[in-house]
Amino acid sequence: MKGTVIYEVKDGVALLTVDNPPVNPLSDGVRTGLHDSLIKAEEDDSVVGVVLTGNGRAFIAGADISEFGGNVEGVSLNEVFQKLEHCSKPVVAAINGIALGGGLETALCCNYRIADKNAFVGLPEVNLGLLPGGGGTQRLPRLAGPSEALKMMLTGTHVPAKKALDMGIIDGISEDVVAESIEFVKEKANSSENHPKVRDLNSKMIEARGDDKVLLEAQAMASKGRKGQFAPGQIIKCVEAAINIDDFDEGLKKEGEYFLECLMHPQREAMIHIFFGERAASKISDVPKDTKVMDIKKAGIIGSGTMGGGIAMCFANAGIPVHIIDQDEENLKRGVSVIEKNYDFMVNKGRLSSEQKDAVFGLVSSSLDYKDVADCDIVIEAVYENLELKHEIFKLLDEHVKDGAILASNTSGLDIDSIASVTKRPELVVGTHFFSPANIMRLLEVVRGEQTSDETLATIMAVGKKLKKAAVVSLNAPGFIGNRMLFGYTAQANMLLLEGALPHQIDQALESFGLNMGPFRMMDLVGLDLGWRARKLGGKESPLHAKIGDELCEQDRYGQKSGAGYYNYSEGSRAPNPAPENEVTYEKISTENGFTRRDISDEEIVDRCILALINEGADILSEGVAQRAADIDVVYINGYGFPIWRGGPMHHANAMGLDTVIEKLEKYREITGNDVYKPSEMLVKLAQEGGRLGEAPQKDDRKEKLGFEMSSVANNF
Ligand code: 3H9
Repeated sequence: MKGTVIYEVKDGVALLTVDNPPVNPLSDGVRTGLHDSLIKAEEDDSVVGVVLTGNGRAFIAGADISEFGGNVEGVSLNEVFQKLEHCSKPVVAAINGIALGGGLETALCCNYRIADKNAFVGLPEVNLGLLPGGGGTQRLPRLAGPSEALKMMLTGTHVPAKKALDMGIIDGISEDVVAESIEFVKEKANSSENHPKVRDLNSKMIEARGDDKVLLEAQAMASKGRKGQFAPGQIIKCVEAAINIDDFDEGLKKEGEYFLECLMHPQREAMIHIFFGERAASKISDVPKDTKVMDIKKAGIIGSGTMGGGIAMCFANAGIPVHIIDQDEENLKRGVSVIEKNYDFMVNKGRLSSEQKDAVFGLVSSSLDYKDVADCDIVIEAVYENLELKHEIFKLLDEHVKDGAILASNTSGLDIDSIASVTKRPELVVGTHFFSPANIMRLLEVVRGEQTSDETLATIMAVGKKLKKAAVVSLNAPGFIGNRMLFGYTAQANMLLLEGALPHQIDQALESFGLNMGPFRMMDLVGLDLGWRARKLGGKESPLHAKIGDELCEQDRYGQKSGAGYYNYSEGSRAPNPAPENEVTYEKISTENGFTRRDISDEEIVDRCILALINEGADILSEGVAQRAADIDVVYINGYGFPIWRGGPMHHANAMGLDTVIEKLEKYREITGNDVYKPSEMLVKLAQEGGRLGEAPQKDDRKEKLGFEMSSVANNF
């Protein structure tokens, strides 16, 4: 059994300490331990009350997520909660650290709750495609009121102790939570016969009855922030039951039914796959766990543009002083003022106090002189994509920055080995590809060069965690993981346009599938002119898939920046309006290239774009560019707007069944004659073996990795 509960009697009080490192989830050993300890405490006449706490940094991080979808052994959570709520002696939850999901639900079954001043509470089950199924949907609204409880459950926010006290979720805050809880329960045991139970508090439920406003607001919140997700609607139904059903146990029964529906829903498996996927991504299979991690006390950034500024904010937000260098005083001033404006915006929105802004913005310094980053432990170059320029910068950095410091490049596609080759410290050179806006987007692609040392990699992964990023390692190969897949996907979207579909139809079909933004809206946002200019400069002919986009550029339609691209944009607005005037161009280019435009179904649009992603992803995996399929999913969800509830493109392929994936690939290969749909060898092999996309093959079994020189992908970035 996993985990245990330590039972001690202190001063006539039974102290139950949950011990299941590192964050004390309610695994089978913990549930059994709690159940048996409560019986022991009840049977011991010398015990007057019970204090329940957690060992280490957490109180209880919730149910054991790894148990969902499998056979659960031992005492059930609901049996534990019954025992706790009906204990014959008063019980205090001494919330020593984070109390999430089933952890907070445990505390809500206790008579009293006292928290350490640094503790947090929350019901984040929605992030796993679940609802709080241990009574949380029935008890939290009784304490915090249905509106606040719904906000907490639909966002999954972690609420700090002070706010939890104001909301009525806890009864007190303490600096020495276990000792004070022991004193408190002794006093309560002596002074009162009746100890409060959350289940009996009905006033806030009765107050909310007959008024739909709270539920309607919750529905609006869910459809805005959790589009396509199943669990939010279930949570709302549970709270509706809490409000309208007098009998608490009937409400609990309803919660149980709705929980089961979530548990059986494919979104639950997909979202839990991502929970564990994000944690697995930080582990690098051939880098030993105990590899030394360097202490990063100060960071430097080269370039004060959008990316440089965003990356600087990430460090400042994590409390790490950061110095920005630019070669141009005007640019630097503008860049730093953009950072300040971003912080001011947060102050205006109430997300930051003025004091917090001063403290965090105070960590940002800037100058024009490379000497000022000499003492940094890491310097990240974030200038535009030009290999010669990056060579120059890395030579300068190597010369100025102290020995032993990491030199990183924010390149989205250039060869890290080539960049490292101009320095005397290639083992300390690494790619850190942030996504725009860097202070908001969670993805960090860490590009491992041929000579990047284990220590450098381990340090970057630790920095990623500190900056609250989802960090994923990629080998140094064209487009790394994300942009290489994106290329195949947008190329297919463009081919669909050439064959007869229209941008808004393609966007709508993919947005209905769950993507945040369709490919044509995205291309308009990024700018159609980037590839076009690069091709013009290199004297290259437009590839078939880029012919329409390049023709639009010839008409000065560059996307949002020029007010027109695939769509039209009104002054100052980012909302896309259809552009019927483009249809002549589509018709002309299609005909010139031998296509007779045809009606294309939404199903074909989604299939072809998503299959292109899956097939490229399988190649990326078979080359070992990504360590595991889940890494690719983490990249696509956190950097490219793939819906988390589908678990990422690789999980989606596994869920479809690899046989079906291959069948569809063959079908579209035949329809289009396009080799993009030639099934990846890895998919074929796995389908034959009845396997799933999982780990990358061992080094010797890998398909040869794409080289920067020969790659068609590289030419298109
Ligand atoms: C629930 O409670 C349902 C109930 O309502 C109803 C049931 C009927 N289980 O994130 P970290 C592991 S649903 C199992 O790196 P941090 C994690 O995988 C649950 N394992 O640390 C990792 O393992 P490894 C609701 C868990 O300090 C290690 O612990 N609760 C669980 O950055 C360290 O994790 C949640 O959704 C778990 N519940 O963050 C909370 N939690 O080292 C989920 C963690 O092998 N957890 N692990 O990779 C979290 O949000 C964060 O882990 C936490 C700590 C904030 C607690």
